[in-house]
Amino acid sequence: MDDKVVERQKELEVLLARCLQTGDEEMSFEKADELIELIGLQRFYVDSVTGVMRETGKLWVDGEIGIAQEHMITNIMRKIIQQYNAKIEMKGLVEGLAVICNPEGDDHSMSNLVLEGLLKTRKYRVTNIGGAWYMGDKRAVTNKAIIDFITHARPDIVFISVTIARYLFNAKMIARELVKELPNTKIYLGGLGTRGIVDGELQEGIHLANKDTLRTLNKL
Ligand code: B12
Repeated sequence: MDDKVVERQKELEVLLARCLQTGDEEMSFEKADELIELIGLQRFYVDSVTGVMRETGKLWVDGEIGIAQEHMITNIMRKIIQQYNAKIEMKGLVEGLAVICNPEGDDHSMSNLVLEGLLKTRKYRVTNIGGAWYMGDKRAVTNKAIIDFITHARPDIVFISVTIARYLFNAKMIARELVKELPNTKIYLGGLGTRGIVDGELQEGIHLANKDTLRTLNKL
């Protein structure tokens, strides 16, 4: 990418972050539109959304913003992604079915929305069952519900997104069961919670997503 584009991208990302921090939804949408026009939807998802949210996380850890403000930012960003995902047209033949999920316990679901859009642009029909799964007394029941749902759906691809490393064991358990039940399905494990995993550590049949998300998506 040309230096001027990179410079403008950085400027717009700073402006988008400011609009989000002040809760200005209209301006946030406007800055997102400008960024997408400049770098395209995919780069906006993997660079801008991820980068702005990483900065948001840092501000929260440093005590510069509170949890309510962090929620406000997250909610506006989710709206932006959902609005763009709804506009992705799926004309012609579909490539297959993809299911996206989080393991029990993990409430981070913005990555699912981003992945949903990236898969839709590649003509996959997507079922997103990610979100905050119940973690009360019925521990492990939700993992079973996820496994049962996916087994019945018989998708071509499964994306398991894990952000908090302590829920990695749930993610691995889901993947392990799915490998047994669905030998022809490609199963991927990815997200911030997988950063400590090294190639070859996962059981055969379970793919570790590349740190560069588009690399994984382009090789499906
Ligand atoms: C928003 C947010 C929340 C929200 C989530 C709301 C929601 N509905 O999603 C709330 C407030 C609920 C939350 C809660 C917590 N959070 Co939080 N959160 C974040 C924040 C700010 C943004 C995450 C995000 O949406 N990023 C945007 C997405 C698009 O980026 P991404 O997840 O990296 O996904 C990209 C890739 O990883 C990839 N990808 C992801 N999954 C997969 C899967 C596959 C198969 C593939 C191919 C690719 C892929 O695709 C994306 C595009 O490239 C991050 C900061 C950060 N660094 O990201 C902290 C962060 C993740 N949270 C953190 C923590 C500690 C927590 C809490 C434990 C805090 C607490 N004490 O309660 C809780 C845990 C709750 C739980 N049980 O899950 C830490 C995690 C640290 C760690 N290493 O474990 C972070 C990093 C903040 C920090 N700096 O400390 N959080």
